[in-house]
Amino acid sequence: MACKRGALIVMEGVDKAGKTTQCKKLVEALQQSGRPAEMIRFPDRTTTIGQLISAYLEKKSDLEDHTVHLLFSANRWELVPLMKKKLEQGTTLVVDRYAFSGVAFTSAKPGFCLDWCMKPDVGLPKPDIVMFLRLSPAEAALRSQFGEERYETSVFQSAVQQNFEQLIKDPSVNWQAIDASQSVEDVHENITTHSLNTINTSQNLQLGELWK
Ligand code: FDM
Repeated sequence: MACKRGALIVMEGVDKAGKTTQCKKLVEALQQSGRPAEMIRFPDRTTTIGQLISAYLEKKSDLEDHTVHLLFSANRWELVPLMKKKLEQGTTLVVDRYAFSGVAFTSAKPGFCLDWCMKPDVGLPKPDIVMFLRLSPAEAALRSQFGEERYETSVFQSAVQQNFEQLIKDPSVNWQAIDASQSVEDVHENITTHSLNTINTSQNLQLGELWK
């Protein structure tokens, strides 16, 4: 019998919502329960394209807005063969940001609409679930200061939040909103429950194509 595929689990949300902490905790919990799991994060700053993106985010370079949007997308596409291979081998992938961050962040810039921003990511492996860690901009601001990178301002993050709220209305994607204002442990429990259900239901289903 062919090996059951792993699930593609994506974590999204504004800065300070706790995505990275929760991704790490989820991978640990899955591994401890004997389920193969790995974490991926986007942007993947280790590739050649990722280094261009990283320099841009650190404000060491400037890039034209459409160009950087396409680079973020290319940075996902370049990982697709590896992602598919891992999923086929039965490894669940826990992904810290995906195409939804791509759309929510770029479309917070003047002159961009959701529709244009979605186009380059059409056909990417479709997540079996996208957990949206919901945190109001006011709560996010209480958690700690924003850092020095590009986009780390409360005005920009509010615009990003509004774009996420639009994206969540798309019924073609399996969105699950999670209240990220709860304790780290409560959020983790919530996420683990959804993830285990998703791993069980998706293992016999074919991997889908995003926004197609
Ligand atoms: N970001 C991330 C984008 O603008 N587009 C994308 O496609 C992705 C994946 O890059 F400000 C933004 C979101 C965030 C920054 O920060 C990456 P982290 O701290 O490495 O997640």
